This record gives sequence, structure tokens and C-alpha cells, in this order.
Amino acid sequence: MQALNPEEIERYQQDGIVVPAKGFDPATVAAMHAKLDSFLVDQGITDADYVPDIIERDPSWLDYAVRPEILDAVAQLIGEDIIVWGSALFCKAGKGGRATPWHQDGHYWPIRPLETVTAWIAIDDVNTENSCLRVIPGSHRDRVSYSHDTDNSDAIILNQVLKPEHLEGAPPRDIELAPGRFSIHDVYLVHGANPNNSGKRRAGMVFRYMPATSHFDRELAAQQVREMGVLDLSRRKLHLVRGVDRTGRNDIQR
Ligand SMILES: O=C(O)CCC(=O)C(=O)O
Repeated sequence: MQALNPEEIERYQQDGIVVPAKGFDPATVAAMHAKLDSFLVDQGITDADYVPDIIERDPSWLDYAVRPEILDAVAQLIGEDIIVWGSALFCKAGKGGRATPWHQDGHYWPIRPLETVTAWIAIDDVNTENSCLRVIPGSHRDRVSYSHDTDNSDAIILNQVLKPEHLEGAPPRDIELAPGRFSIHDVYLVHGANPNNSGKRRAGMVFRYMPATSHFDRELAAQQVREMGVLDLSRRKLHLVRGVDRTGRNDIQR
């Protein structure tokens, strides 16, 4: 059986995001929850709401990125040659959890052609109350990278903010997820999240997948840091998790 049925693929193409019917089983959810708790202790992380490079900090997180529930769905969307190039934890405390500004991911990602998807996995129960991910359905369809402003304010977790004029269009949709369920979103999709002051933690793990027909361009990454002051992605490790590197130019982690 395919991970995504034709209706789900159609929904992804229309909306730029899909929540597959099948998430992780309860035992996997429990293991992931426990692993997050010990990971936060081991890493001495007490109040960080955004922690990049989770797999680099603890390579065993890659086991979750390659679970068939996710990888089979990703393969249906980007093809059978797949590189995991990013991971992050968005773990917002129940009080003072900072907002994620409206943004498009690909705006500062050094992948050419710019094709990549993100799986956002709920570790906690994630809903409107504790500020789940919000998206503008269909905002990916034109395949346009809109302009962003740089905002280094402490109130938000990313410093690239979509210019407000690009927010017109469909109303935002909240992506509510039970623990173990995940969404997959397109690189051009406009998304963000409200601050969390609900009293309930809101933890989600993300893994980023690019087709190995695209090139992860480290020089471009360094240039983007110089020109935009964005997070430095130039030393990201590339994990080939299925198929082969079709470009022959991606320096895959061995
Ligand atoms: O979880 C969030 O608040 C933001 C997640 C996000 O921006 C992403 O996964 O690309």
C-alpha cells in the first residue's frame, strides 16, 4: 500500500501541505517522547525553543527521519533519490514560547533547483491552543520566493519575515496534530506560528528532504550568510537516505 493515496497527493499539490492518514504507532510516539526528554537533559537545553541540527547533535535522530511512514510519503512527492539535509526541534514552552514569523523556507536555502520538503512531526499534542503550525494554503503554487525583511527581534524565532503584502490570499489554516502525526510541506509554502502562552508545551521535530537531483550549494550558502545574515547552512551534513546522488555534486556524509 502506498503511503499517500491519490487524494492526499492532490491535496498536497493544491495546498502545499498534507497530513498523511498514517502517523507513528503509539510505541514509537512514546519512544520519541522519552528520547526528547533525555536529549534535552543531555544537551543541557532548558529554554531553547528552536534547536537546529538535531541529527548532528545526536545522529540516532536520523532513525526517525528514515521511518517508512515518512520516507515513503516523501518519495511519492520528490522522487526516490532523497537526501536528508536538515533537522530541527521547535519546542515551545507553555509560557513565553516565541512566535514563528510568516515566512517561506526556501528564501534562504542553498538548494538548486530549489526543491525540498519538510516533515513536521508532533511530539506533543499540537493544536490551535498551544500554537500549532499555521499555513497559507496554496501559497506555494506560483513557485515564487517572495521578499522578506530581516528582523532580529527576540520576540520571534527566525529572523526572516515575509513582507506583509505577500500575505494576501487564502486565510491561514491551523495544522493540528496528535502526537506521532506529521505534516509534509512544500518549500514555497508560507507558514508561521503564534506565540505559545497556553500553559502546554508544543514540541515538534522537523526533518528536511531534498531530491538528489538538486545540488546543495555550499558557496551559495556562505553568500546568503554574507548578504542576508541568515543561519549558516554551509557546513550542513548531507545524508543520502534513498537512491543515488543524481547530480554527482553533493558531498554526501559517509
Ligand atoms: O514549528 C514552528 O513554529 C516553525 C516550523 C517551521 O517554520 C518549519 O518547519 O519550517
